[in-house]
Amino acid sequence: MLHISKLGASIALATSLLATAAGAQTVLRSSDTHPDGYPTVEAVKYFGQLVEERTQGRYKVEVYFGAQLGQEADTIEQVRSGVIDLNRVSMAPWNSLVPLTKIPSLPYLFTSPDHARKVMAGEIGDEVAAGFPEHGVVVIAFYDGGARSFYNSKKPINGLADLAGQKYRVIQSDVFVDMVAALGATATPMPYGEVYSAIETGVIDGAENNFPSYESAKHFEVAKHYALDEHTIVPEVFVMSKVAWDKLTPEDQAIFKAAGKESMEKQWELWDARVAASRKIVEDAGSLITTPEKQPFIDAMKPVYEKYVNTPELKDFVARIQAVK
Ligand code: GTR
Repeated sequence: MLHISKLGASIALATSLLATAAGAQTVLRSSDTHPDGYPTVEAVKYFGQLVEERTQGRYKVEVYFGAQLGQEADTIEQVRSGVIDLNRVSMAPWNSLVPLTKIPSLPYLFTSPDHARKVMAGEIGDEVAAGFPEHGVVVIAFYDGGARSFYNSKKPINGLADLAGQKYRVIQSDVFVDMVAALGATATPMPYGEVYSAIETGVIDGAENNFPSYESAKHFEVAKHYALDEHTIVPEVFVMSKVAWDKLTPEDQAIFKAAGKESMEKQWELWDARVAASRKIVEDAGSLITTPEKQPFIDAMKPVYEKYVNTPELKDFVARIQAVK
């Protein structure tokens, strides 16, 4: 495995040197809020490797991880206007721009990570992706965003009642704000990069995320009570600016799409391993994981569904998602 990836890297380097010698290499900048080594960062690097090999080095992808290019809301604007070429973000911050993204962001919609993968890799995913180009980007791939759960610095959450009155940071999306309100807590939308210090200083009681984010952003250091309520699985989105996309030949567009699909499969593999590894790290560090009964959480989501699934078309869309097995 190691040999193959080393060989791949050497081929990529050789092809890139050739293209550079010919003066024909386009470097594409890609943003990610997560640190180096995180599954989304590695999947985009893999995508870049495939693209570089298959275009004989005419295209090269540079991944700026760790929010070097900004927080998600800012990088979304940058990729829409073509300041950056590629971006890997969550689907939730797209909710206000691309209305259909609200549906896969709904709590307790996906029944398992596999369900979410199947839905987003199929025709439902294509329908959601179709809403992006008019906002300046093309979806290259959907990745697994993992199951998100609440964590806080104050007390264990053993049931819905324990959330009452607590203040949680959420992604900048109305779906998230309404979800937290329906659970009896207060939501504070805030960029990801500000969460650690906001918990540390007591501005908020906690946040909600999957194990890899809770671990890699070090939130477990300041919020040790993690409640495995798994309220939502929000897909990740890897997009390309239409400014850059429209410059590609149809053949190169096909290469990018195929590489995107392969990077998705790679991300799934990396994701599963990272969830287990991150969980172990936080448990070893003293995080206390509780498993509240989910049904009261699910029942509490009724008003959220009433608000967002409010037309016959959207009801049908949700039913189609639920029917995917
Ligand atoms: C992570 C996700 C990021 C970002 C972050 C957040 O799970 O991968 O794209 O959305 O959550 O909570 O802001």
